Amino acid sequence: MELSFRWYGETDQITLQQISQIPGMKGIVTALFDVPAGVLWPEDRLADIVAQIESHGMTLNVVESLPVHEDIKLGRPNRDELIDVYRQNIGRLGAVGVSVICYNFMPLFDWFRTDLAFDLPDGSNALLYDHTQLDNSLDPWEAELPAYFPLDESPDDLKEAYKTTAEDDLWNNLKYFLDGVCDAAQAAGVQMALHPDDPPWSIFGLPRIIKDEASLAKVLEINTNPANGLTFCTGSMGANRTNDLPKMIRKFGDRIYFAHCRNVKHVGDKHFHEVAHPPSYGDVDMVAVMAAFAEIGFTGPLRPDHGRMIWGETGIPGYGLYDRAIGANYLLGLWDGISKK
Ligand code: DNO
Repeated sequence: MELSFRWYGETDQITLQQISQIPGMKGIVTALFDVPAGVLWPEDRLADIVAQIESHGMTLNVVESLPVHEDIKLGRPNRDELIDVYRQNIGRLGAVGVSVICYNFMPLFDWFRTDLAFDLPDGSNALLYDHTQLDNSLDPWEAELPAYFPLDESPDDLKEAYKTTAEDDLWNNLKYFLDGVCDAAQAAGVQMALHPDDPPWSIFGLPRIIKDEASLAKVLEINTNPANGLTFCTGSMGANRTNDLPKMIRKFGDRIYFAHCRNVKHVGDKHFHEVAHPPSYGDVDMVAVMAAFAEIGFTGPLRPDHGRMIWGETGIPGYGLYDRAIGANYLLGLWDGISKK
């Protein structure tokens, strides 16, 4: 595996130099977060980011995300033009050496939590989701949650538009998108890695389809191009207690192109919070997860995900430096221990 770390670009308070000091760190995962979906990514900005990352001895191995425009998810008539822009962006990313594009197909929202700083007993805080609090919770567009790209239509209008989009429609629109982009990805030497829905169930009445083993299998069935693959996120999949993570990793094996490793602790039904990476803190058996990745001979990028805020750190929710750095080295330690056996 290629140990990697998410960086929010030049506006991130965490620097490339700090990331490069984490032992074993090889890859940077980033995006042009200010460019809305459906717009071409400037080649000079990409070249500049690559040069910055390489000057710190790492590589830009993953773009997360290249966002999919809502009109593609909704199957609106202008989707072909937007798919064409997406294809061109894939080509541009392949040309600067990006090997994996992580994207999602969640209507309107990306990952969502009802509390961004839930206090844990040891004085740290973490992200929490409680389905019963959904209606009282923050507006992710106002809160400017990380991973959210600017929209070119109001969230309310989009919510309205999704009212007539059933899960089956979303599946058809995902297939249309994959059929439209996978040959471009194959030609560019880029792997498409679909991120599961987080949390893996419907929120605010919007359809969500990428939630379990059956849906991951279906993603691979609806388009058989080898460029069509998965991001395996232990936290998103682990939020659904019925998902058997090591089994899924073995099943999807060489179609997993990117791994997100984080731990969640279940508090109740559709109610969980995030915790430190080792299994004793939550419900994801990270030892079994890493053993499964070693068993499938995983060579792709793998990153820690959503850290707690510890030692008084403040910053982008889920994306501080300290706890993710600790998580990265816990994962590397497991990997070295398991793969050397
Ligand atoms: C959460 C992330 C997601 C992911 C996108 C991929 O922390 O894993 O926001 O970046 O869903 O498109």
